[in-house]
Amino acid sequence: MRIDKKQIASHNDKYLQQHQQRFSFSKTEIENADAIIQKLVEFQVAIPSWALGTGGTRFGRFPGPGEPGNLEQKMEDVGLLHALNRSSGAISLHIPWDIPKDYAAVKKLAAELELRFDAVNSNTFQDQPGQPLTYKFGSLQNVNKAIRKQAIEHNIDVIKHGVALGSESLTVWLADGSCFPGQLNFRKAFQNTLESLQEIYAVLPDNWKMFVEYKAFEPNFYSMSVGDWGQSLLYANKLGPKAYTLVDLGHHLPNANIEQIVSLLLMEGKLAGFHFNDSKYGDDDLTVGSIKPYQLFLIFNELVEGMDARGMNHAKDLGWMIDASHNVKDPLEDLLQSVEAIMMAYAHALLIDRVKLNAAQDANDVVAAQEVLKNTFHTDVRSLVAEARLRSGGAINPLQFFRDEKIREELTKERGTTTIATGL
Ligand code: PSV
Ligand code: MN
Repeated sequence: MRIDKKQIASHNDKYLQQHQQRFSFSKTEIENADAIIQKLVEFQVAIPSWALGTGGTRFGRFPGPGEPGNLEQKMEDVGLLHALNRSSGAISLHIPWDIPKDYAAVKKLAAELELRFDAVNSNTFQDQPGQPLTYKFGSLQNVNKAIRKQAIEHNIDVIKHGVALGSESLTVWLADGSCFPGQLNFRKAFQNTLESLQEIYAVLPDNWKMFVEYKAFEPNFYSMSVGDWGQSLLYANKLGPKAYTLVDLGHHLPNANIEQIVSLLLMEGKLAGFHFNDSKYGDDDLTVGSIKPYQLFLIFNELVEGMDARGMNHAKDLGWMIDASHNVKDPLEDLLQSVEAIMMAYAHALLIDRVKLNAAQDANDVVAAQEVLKNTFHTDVRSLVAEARLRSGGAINPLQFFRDEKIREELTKERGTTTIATGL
């Protein structure tokens, strides 16, 4: 299913006057509104191919109707999101969940939907049917060289798929670790992992990056072989200039100061980018900004400050992606909400009066510094985000469009009620 530009324009007509009123009020408060809008227009957040169907837990899964059943339908779903918000112009594939069968056809479809291929993701956390050796005790870290070899080959294969599609990065997330004290020799597990990553790094094309994603817990509960940003940074530094640390917001221990991690990784030139989500307890994979929107804003504050300090292009120099699961919401509605939350946090960060903030910091004026941040956070930037969408041909109110135009009902007519998307 494709959304017609005219359909968006006529839906926008209903909301235009109200939007214009809100936007003209915002402009009285926000001096550099046009510059911020231009940055918002350029900013794109990739959608993972595994987030378009209903997710689940080990206790169950309750899929909804009209979910995509193959890669092409997942791409069409991302195309729908992008048509509505104009900020979801990229898709990230997980191999082997979404192996393209016909590269030319998949690339043609992507071009029609105005999508590019973001990072490709390897999967050595599950055994696949017919796979000779098991990853039960780890993949790149495994004490068995043949298992390490199998996992290395898989990653090389993923790179080949990515090259064929025009991706330029590989994300490696390892479930490797141990569940019990004594199970692993930490140093040997690190060395094995490093050597395996080095073999993968050796075949990485020149223009590619390798993203090493860390996670503090799950599925291993005593140790994770890439358990935090320190370990990820160790690997990235030892691997070389094409290796970076990837931050997934859900992968920290409670109360971790993620904004500080982001700042220091940026300072070291080793921040790859993000998997956005939100969580109350751990890796709950909830809608971005639904639990801790202020933390998201503080993270974007450090991102903008740190990227500007290094003269980086906000839209292009880091990888931006959502990594969430939707257990009780319509996945497309949830993704629209997540992208909106990211755009708002970014807009807020662009709005910060840096001169005032720096002056407060240099004067140890803690109160003034907090005032700068809080005042910015409480400024309503929703009409700026809507204006950015409008200027790039999207919907003023994507969620309302999705409901008014009965998009899920249309998808259900096309696809039926029982499809289950691949993924976790
Ligand atoms: C692991 O929890 C993770 O965040 C990694 O990015 C995986 O590739 C993804 O989730 C799979 O759902
Ligand atoms: Mn992730």
